[in-house]
Amino acid sequence: MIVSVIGLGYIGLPTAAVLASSGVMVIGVDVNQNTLEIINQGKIHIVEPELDILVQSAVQSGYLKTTTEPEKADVFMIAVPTPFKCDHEPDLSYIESAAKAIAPVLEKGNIVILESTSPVGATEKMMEWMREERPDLAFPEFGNNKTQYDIAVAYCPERVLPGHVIRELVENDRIIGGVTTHCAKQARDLYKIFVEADCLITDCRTAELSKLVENSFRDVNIAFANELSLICDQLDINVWEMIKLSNRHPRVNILQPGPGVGGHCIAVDPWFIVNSAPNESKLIRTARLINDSKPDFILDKINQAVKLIAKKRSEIKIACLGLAFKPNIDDLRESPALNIAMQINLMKFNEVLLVEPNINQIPKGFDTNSTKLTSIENALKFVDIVVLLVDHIEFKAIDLSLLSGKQVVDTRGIWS
Ligand code: SAJ
Repeated sequence: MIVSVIGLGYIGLPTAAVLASSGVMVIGVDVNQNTLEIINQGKIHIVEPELDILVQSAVQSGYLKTTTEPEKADVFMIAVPTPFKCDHEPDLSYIESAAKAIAPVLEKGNIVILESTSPVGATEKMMEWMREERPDLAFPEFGNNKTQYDIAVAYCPERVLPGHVIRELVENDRIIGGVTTHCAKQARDLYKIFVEADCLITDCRTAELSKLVENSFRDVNIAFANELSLICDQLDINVWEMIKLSNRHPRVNILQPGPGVGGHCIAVDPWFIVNSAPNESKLIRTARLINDSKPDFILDKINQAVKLIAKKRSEIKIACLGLAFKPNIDDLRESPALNIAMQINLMKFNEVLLVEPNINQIPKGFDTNSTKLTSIENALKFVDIVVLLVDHIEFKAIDLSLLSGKQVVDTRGIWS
C-alpha cells in the first residue's frame, strides 16, 4: 500500500513518519521545495521531540519519499492549513488546492482522507472539488449508504498536543467520519495500522464538529479561568491560590489563567463554530472575546507598574520572559506573549529585554535599537520591570531574590 500525505507540516510530517515507521510506503507532498530538501536530508523543519529520529530512519530506509506534485497512491491524507479570513470566515483555499492537485492522479479504489481542522461541510466540499475535476469517477453521497463508488472519502481530525505528537498519534483515540459508513470503515483500516487506541466511526459532519468542539471546550474553560483572574484582581484576591483551593472539590477542575490563548488551534477553531451558527454560539463567542482581551489587561498592569517607579518611562528598562504560545516549545504562532512583547516594544521604554530560551534569533517586527534577545541572567540584572509571559521550566527555577526591588507582572502565577 502507498499512502500519500499532502502537506508536511506540524501534523502531516509526523503522520507520514509514523506511517513509514509502521512499514507503509509514504509519498509526502508539499509545495515548499525548501521543506522537502530538509526532509530529504533526514532532517525536520519544525521542533517536535522524537520526530527527527523517525524522519531520519524513514528517509534512510526509503519508506518516506517526497515530491511537490502528487503521484498515484492508494490513500491520500490531506493535512494542510485551514486559517480564517479577517471576518473569521474559514479559508478553505488550501484544501481546494490540495483536492484539485490530487484529482488528476486519482484511481478507482482510492481513499481520500481530510485531516485538517475544518468547518462542518468541508469534507463534502472537498469531494465536490474532486468530482468537478474527475466526472469520470463515482463519489459517495452523504446519507446514502450504497457501497458502489470509486473513491472513498472520510474526515479524520488530528487531536495531538504539540510537544507530545508522536506518542499521541499512536495512543489517542481517533474519530473517523465517513461520507458513508463504508467509507469510514475503509479509512479505519488505515488508522488501525498505527493507532493503538480506539478508532471510532461516525459520519463526516459529526467528526468535523467534534474536532471543533474539543478545542472550543478548552477555550471556554480557559476563558472561565481568565475571567476569574479579572474578578480576583478587582477583589484583590490571589487567583492561583483561589483556583487551587476550589480544585480540591472532587468535581471541580478549573484551568489556569494566563496572558491569553495562543497557538494555531484553540484561538482559531471556535470561530468556525461561531461562523456556522452565529446566533446559537453565544458562550463560545464570549469565551473567544474574553481570551482575546487578556493581553490588554496585562498591558494595563504594566502601565500601573510604570507609575510605581520613580523614573521617566524613557529611563525604564523592562524584561519580557517568554514569547512562545505555551511552555517549553519554540512555537510563536498566535502567541499572546509575543503580541504583548510587541506592544511593549512600542511603549517607548529605555530598553526592552526579551528572554525566550527556545529560540536564538529575535523575531521579526521588533525595533532592534531598543529591544534585545538575551539570557535570563542578563535581563534580570538591569531591569526595573519583569513581565513573566510564559511558564517555561527555566523561569520556574529563577532565584526569587533576583526579583527583589523590581516591579513584577506575573501573568502565569509561577512566582506568586
Ligand atoms: N492555556 C491557558 N491555560 C490553561 C491551558 C492552556 O492559558 O490552563 C493556553 C496555553 O498557554 C496556550 C493555549 O491555551 O496559549 C493553547 O494551549 P493548549 O496546550 O491548551 O493546546 P494546543 O493549542 O497546544 O493544542 C490543542 C489541543 N486540544 C485540546 O487539548 C482540546 C490538542 O489536543 C489539539 O490537537 C490541538 O489543539 C489542535 O491541533 O487542534
